[in-house]
Amino acid sequence: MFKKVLIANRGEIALRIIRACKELDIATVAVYSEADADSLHVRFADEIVCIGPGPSAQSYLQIPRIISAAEVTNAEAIHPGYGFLAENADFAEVCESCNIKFIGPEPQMIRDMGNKAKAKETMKNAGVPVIPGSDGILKDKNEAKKIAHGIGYPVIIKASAGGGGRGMRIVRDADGIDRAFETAANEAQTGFGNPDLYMEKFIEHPRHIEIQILADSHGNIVPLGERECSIQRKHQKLIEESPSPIITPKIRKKMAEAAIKGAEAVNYQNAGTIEFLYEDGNFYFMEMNTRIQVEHPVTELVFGIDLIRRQIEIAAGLKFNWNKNYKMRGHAIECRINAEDPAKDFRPSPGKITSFHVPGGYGVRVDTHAYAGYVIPPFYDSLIAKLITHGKTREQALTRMSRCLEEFVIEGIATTIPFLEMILQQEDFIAGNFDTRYVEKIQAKMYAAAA
Ligand code: MV4
Repeated sequence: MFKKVLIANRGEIALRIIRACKELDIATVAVYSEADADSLHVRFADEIVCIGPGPSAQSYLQIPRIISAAEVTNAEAIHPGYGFLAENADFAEVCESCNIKFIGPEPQMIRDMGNKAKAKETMKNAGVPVIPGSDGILKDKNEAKKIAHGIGYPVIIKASAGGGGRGMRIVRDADGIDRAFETAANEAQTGFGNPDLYMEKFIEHPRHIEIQILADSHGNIVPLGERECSIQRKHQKLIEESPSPIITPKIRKKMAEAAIKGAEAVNYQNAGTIEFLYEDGNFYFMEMNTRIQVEHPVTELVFGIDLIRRQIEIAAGLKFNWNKNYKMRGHAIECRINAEDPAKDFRPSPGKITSFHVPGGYGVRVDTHAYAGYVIPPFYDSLIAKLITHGKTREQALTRMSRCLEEFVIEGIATTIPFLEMILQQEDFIAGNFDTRYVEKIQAKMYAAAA
């Protein structure tokens, strides 16, 4: 096992990783920006290295500074968390060439899954269901029109180097192709340095459901059920749960089998997530995330597995000696509490938290780096806490969540708590009746009521 690990991240996930390291008796190195000097990950780590000013381009995204920090502190491995450099294949490669273990999959895996058209092709060849569309990259507008004519409108044009909702254009008729193709290619070139596009049939009301997997370096892969992530706004998830209220044991088994087939085909290692679009009992591969995800705690609570600990053990070369048929126990739900004002179209609300009281009790977990007196810097994402509840049933987990949202006190800044409370009260949400367009519907309803 590693003796020392550097955490190339900040916020709640940096704390979460430090905690896992402590339980494994691993010393920790935190890197931090000048804006994060008072952050808890800095206080809880054994060693700290300042890597630059607040803006992430000058700190948490500075590969040479992070590598230097690992070298001067003799860290043997780096955990990238999520965001920042977590899916940067160049970073993983530099770690490797400096003899520092990157806690995640191989650089080439990150690169291959980052190329969305290639990832889709790979999954299709492995027998994973995919959405009908182009075979790989679109050559030009004419080819785009031909393919769209073949599969039928509406279609969606996606940037191959995009992902997570960036660089997409919905096209509803043949007249729309030229413009969509041009703007999408330009945006992809500017945003990702790669103009490649691919096309799919557009699914109007999909649910976002993803399968968590763990794969060790000895060929063992375990599926850890699904997470329902359809409650999102502008591609930012607000609420996630496991299991999904609409996934039957039969579909769960099929999805898990598809995820395993895909992971096996690429010889995947470490924690990974296969994202699917789901509609009317059918599911289709969308993207694979080669990192630990924000919403990993719902899987941890339902399966009783410490995913961060497993990531570290896998990177250290440990072999799974566990039962491959992990059983799910109960239901878990996560609410993301962001420093954003839901009454002002979720505008960021950085600043000083004047009072902070976290809920507690049976079946409650709060992952946060915030405290009373903490000043939220304006440079990073607005996640300040993840509130996760577990119950025997979905109903119990939801009741517990509502109780906890009421109990949570955060003063000095605006948060998403009131919006989350409102969603938890919606009949359709309670019934499990929602898709990826649900939040825009609720937000419109909220504004109409306020007007
Ligand atoms: C789609 C789609 C409908 N049809 N692809 C958004 C994130 C990126 N990973 C892919 N996304 C979508 N791809 C086809 N063929 C709808 C979305 C989509 C979406 C997907 C999951 C969760 C929320 C979403 C919100 C808007 C659009």
